[in-house]
Amino acid sequence: MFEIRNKKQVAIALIGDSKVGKTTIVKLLDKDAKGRGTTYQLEAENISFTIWELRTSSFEPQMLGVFSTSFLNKSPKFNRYVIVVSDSSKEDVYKIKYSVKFLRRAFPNTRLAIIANKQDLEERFSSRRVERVTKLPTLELSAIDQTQRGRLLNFISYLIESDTGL
Ligand SMILES: Nc1nc2c(ncn2[C@@H]2O[C@H](COP(=O)(O)OP(=O)(O)OP(=O)(O)O)[C@@H](O)[C@H]2O)c(=O)[nH]1
Ligand SMILES: [Mg+2]
Repeated sequence: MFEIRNKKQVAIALIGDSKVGKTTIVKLLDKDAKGRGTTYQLEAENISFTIWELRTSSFEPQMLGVFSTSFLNKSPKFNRYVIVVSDSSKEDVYKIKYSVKFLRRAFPNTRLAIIANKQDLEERFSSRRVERVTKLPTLELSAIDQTQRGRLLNFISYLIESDTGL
């Protein structure tokens, strides 16, 4: 009982264009994760996750605003993260680069990171390239590959444990 009540609660918003792999990432964490609308509740590594999925093709501030108000109200202040999911194509990575300022405005005091997904496909930007372009911590991933679950969890742990002074 005691342990359950003290379980770490983490909220993650997965934001990205259609079909970049947001749902696949949730399923990589927990293949049985059941969604309620576009939020998922799951347990992994003794952490209780609420994961929100937001599809946006242009990161338009108006749409981000509606979503972020809800996300910021319903997530624990010091344990929330916005992870932008990319298909790691040049077009998508540059679109994200130009959206970072809107994301920062819509999600004040929230840590931002990127998952550079679909690394198994041709001509994908590596995490180093994505980091150089966006200046955000980036994980290279192929979310359809079940063996990469540990890498995903390590990245999330790294985000949780790195103190950014926010
Ligand atoms: N090759 C490859 N395909 C992937 C990868 N991740 C996801 N996919 C595929 O991409 C397609 C879209 O994945 P979803 O997880 O549904 O993408 P989504 O971002 O949730 O899409 P929407 O909810 O429609 O916005 C599916 O066919 C996945 O199997 C990956 O790393 N590599
Ligand atoms: Mg989806």
